[in-house]
Amino acid sequence: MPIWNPECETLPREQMGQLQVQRLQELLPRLAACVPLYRQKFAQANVSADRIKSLDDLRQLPFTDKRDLRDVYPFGMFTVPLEQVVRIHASSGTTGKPTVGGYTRADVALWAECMARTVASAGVTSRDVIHNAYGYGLFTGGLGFHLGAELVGATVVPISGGLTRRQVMLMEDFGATVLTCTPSYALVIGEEAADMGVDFKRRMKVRVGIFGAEPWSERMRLEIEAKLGLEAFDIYGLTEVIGPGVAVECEQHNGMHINEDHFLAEIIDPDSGEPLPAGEEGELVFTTLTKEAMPVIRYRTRDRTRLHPEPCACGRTTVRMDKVLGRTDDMLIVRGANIFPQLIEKTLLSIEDIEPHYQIVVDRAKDQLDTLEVWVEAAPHLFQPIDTRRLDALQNRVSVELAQTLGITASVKLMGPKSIQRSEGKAKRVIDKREL
Ligand code: DLL
Repeated sequence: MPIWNPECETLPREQMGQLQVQRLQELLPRLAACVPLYRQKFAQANVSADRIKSLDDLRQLPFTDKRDLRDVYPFGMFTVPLEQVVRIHASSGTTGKPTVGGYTRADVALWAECMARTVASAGVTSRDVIHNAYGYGLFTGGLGFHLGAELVGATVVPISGGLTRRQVMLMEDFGATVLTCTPSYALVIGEEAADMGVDFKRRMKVRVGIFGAEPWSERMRLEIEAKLGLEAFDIYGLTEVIGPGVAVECEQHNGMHINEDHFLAEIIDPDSGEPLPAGEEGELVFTTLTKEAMPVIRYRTRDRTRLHPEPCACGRTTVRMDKVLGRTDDMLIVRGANIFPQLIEKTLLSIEDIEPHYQIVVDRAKDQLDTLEVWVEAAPHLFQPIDTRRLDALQNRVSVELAQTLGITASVKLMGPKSIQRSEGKAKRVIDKREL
């Protein structure tokens, strides 16, 4: 598969390291001069560009986290006056104010370049028609993909999320060959097509899907590939760094290549903050090396993964990150047990007749122990007509398997088709009703 920017994406690792250090040295004085938050942080940590001589020195630099961004909301992280900012995006947090990203004209060009690399990595060319069902608006997904798709010369259909029936019709009419959306919305599109009597695999030309913006397991990949008849690629990114375009899988599907000449990645121990060696699991941290409007130093993503610098058969030399394994802050503590939502997904989807639609509900009645409920849809054929014997057996099996993996019991509710709410963007899997 052709590489969009071979010069950068196959740079020998030693040279990549040198380039990163050089870019970091250029960035630090600019940040200290333009952003009071960084001026203060650098002074406190007693660091300056001349002390950064190799990547090992990175550890001297202070971290940035979501709290810092909130403290200087909305534009306090910008290095340039607003007249040089041509675009604002934001991601809606679960509470309070959104997280803001700002882009100069050069940043938009950089983003387009990173997104062109991304779609090219999934084999997209000017001959493709991209049905882009990521949300357009403040969310970075829609417009991020739009930039990359146009740069490679593909035909982009800026459909955004929602009105799913219409999406199915237009995918067929316009001959979409690539589908881009969240993995949960991909399933919704497949389901809607089935309801309309459209045989997705036969009638659609879609051969590639680029799915991300939310966690999804390998099992979920298999479900989507089987239902939609396409090759699914995982893509990772976040608003604070640039949006999508930070990392994406290549045809080897053995991790997501990070655009390291622009985004320097580290893994740290989330408790001690100490950097961890390659291959170890921890919190992913990014330093943006070339962004103009809103560079970040050692930004703590809260996403847990591992990094792999070994060469990849695709020819790229850039470091690969594993699928996101979870977030440092999404672990639920239920009756004292640590519960990871993604482990629940993995367990559920390994069971036959369980559909990839689920929700986890945690609650606590006054003075009572926490309750953990897992609501999951069972295969439609078990309801037509209703087969209580098999449903009971299935419920029992799900309960036993969950208890084995989680170490505590969950009360399992098997639901009929379509009873779990569908999402057009990021799915909401966990409902925590406890007042903690
Ligand atoms: O979700 C950017 C994006 C758009 C990525 C389109 C991929 C495709 P935010 O809304 O700021 O940005 O959310 C970022 O979403 O810290 C992760 O927790 C999660 N996330 C993003 N991609 C993945 C992925 C966009 N492939 C947050 N797997 C990140 C798991 C992901 N989690």
